[in-house]
Amino acid sequence: MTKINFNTAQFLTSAPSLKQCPPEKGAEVAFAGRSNAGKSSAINTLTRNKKLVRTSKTPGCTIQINFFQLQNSPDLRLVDLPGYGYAKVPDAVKQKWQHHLSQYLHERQCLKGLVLAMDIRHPLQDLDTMMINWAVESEMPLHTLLTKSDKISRGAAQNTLLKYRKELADSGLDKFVTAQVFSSETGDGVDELAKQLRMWLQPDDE
Ligand SMILES: Nc1nc2c(ncn2[C@@H]2O[C@H](COP(=O)(O)OP(=O)(O)OP(=O)(O)O)[C@@H](O)[C@H]2O)c(=O)[nH]1
Ligand SMILES: [Mg+2]
Repeated sequence: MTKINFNTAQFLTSAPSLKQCPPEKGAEVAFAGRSNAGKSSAINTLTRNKKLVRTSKTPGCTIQINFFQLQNSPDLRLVDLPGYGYAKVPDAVKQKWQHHLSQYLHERQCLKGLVLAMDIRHPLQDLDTMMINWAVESEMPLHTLLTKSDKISRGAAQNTLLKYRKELADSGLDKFVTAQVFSSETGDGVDELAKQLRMWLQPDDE
């Protein structure tokens, strides 16, 4: 198989719930995290296509499960998930999203790994911890992006990364969870992310 080129990403489809997702074929990786953490921006940076996914200052921008195919193949996919934890959404809507998100995470067989985006200035909010614990319990590989690293100094970003890794190690989660610093603004960490995604999507090539 040729090495995945993320520039080839193209919009495939949007799904409001698991039922409408593309067929369970091939492999996909999904971007999860709090609303406004920078999931959609990370996908745009990775694919070097600023117009691929809509991003916004207003939290709650992504409201459906969005699928992007790679290498002109619907069997290789990136998935942009709606963010969690946005306070201003009515409870009924929130519960519906959470239900769809949880169903997707629990039942989707072709999901090979989860990228968890967390703003480097305030990582590990309640729902992030829940997501990490869920991934470990489900044996779902999880790679953490400490996003918006351009907002703090390089030294502070490295400190946060080391502290986060230590917290994982202290909780015995470091075997299942990896982490890196990332910025969609500067492209910091984009190669590292691409490498991780290739390991999940093309395991035979490694
Ligand atoms: N400075 C800086 N801003 C960023 C970065 N990544 C995202 N942002 C900004 O943060 C805001 C939210 O980004 P999105 O990518 O839309 O966030 P999201 O996680 O997809 O949010 P939802 O779709 O609401 O779940 C936007 O205004 C982005 O421009 C980054 O690396 N650096
Ligand atoms: Mg989004």
